[in-house]
Amino acid sequence: MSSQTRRDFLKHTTAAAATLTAGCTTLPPAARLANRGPLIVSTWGFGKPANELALNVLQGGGSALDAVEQGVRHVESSGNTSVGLSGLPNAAGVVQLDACIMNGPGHQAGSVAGVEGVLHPISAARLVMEKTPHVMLVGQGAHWFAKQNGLEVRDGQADEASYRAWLAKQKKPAPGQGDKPENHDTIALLILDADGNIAAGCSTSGWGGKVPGRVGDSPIIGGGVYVDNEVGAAGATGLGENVMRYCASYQVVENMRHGMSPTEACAEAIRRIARTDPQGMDLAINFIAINKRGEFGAAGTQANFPYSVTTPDFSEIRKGKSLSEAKQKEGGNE
Ligand code: SD4
Repeated sequence: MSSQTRRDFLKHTTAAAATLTAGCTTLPPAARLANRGPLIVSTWGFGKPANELALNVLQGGGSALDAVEQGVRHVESSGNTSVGLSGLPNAAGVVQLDACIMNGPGHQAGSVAGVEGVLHPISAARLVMEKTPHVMLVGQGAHWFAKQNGLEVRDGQADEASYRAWLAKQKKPAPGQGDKPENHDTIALLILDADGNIAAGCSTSGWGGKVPGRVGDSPIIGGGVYVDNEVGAAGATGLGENVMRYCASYQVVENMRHGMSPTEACAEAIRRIARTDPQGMDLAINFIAINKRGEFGAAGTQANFPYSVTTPDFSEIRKGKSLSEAKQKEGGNE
């Protein structure tokens, strides 16, 4: 933990301790959180500006869901090479996007998968959640639905030339043959608001060069993201096939329910998968997590997995606990 990190942590814990010693030991978690402000945690360094935008949304009176949507939208339209329409094409040269959103209160969820031409799949996912009796829409239906609901869409995304250009830069091109992704990232963003409610979302273009129609973990509730408003939330990034086979974000939240810290909950989910999986630790998966008490953490099979943490007091990029050979020190707050 860096000295900056320790200072921030101490600031938080000192404020919390002051509240407790002021005779408020029976305050419920939500009231304690209100004194500390919201907590926003997301995957990768590119999550930091998304977190900061989400914090602005919250401070401007927006809901946690608004903040998740706006934060993720920021990445979707930032020219990111693995999120949004600027992301990685599939083996047919088409960008097919996955996204989901969850709201703690009411345990609501919405998702879109394999959708083409939609600028903001996270908004489409939210619309699925709020305007339909369904949870998930895929492909053409998801595109049609987004268009019907006024979202910005582009038709005719097939772009063989840009895919060939991307492919030429890869070390081991084997489109659609089960190759490991050379480049794939996802924005997963988790929010605990000042009232103690939790919301989360994620968005990705998935595995570059994937077989057309392939859907990853990101739009799968319990895979790419999971929220339990009584416990916390988790999000995943990495090789979706190694997440979705294990409902891994759900596992992380269940680990926290059974008393683990967010960092340990992420690490234990990875260890559990590695114990079962023929690939062992060669899984290329990373998780972030927050709990209801405002604690956060991350772990990954990748050394130095970067994740972003933002509160009203600080905003910074930290390193998740590494479960790979090269051990690194974790950067959670528990
Ligand atoms: C997927 N999990 O589609 C996503 C991609 C990702 O870091 O997160 N890569 O498999």
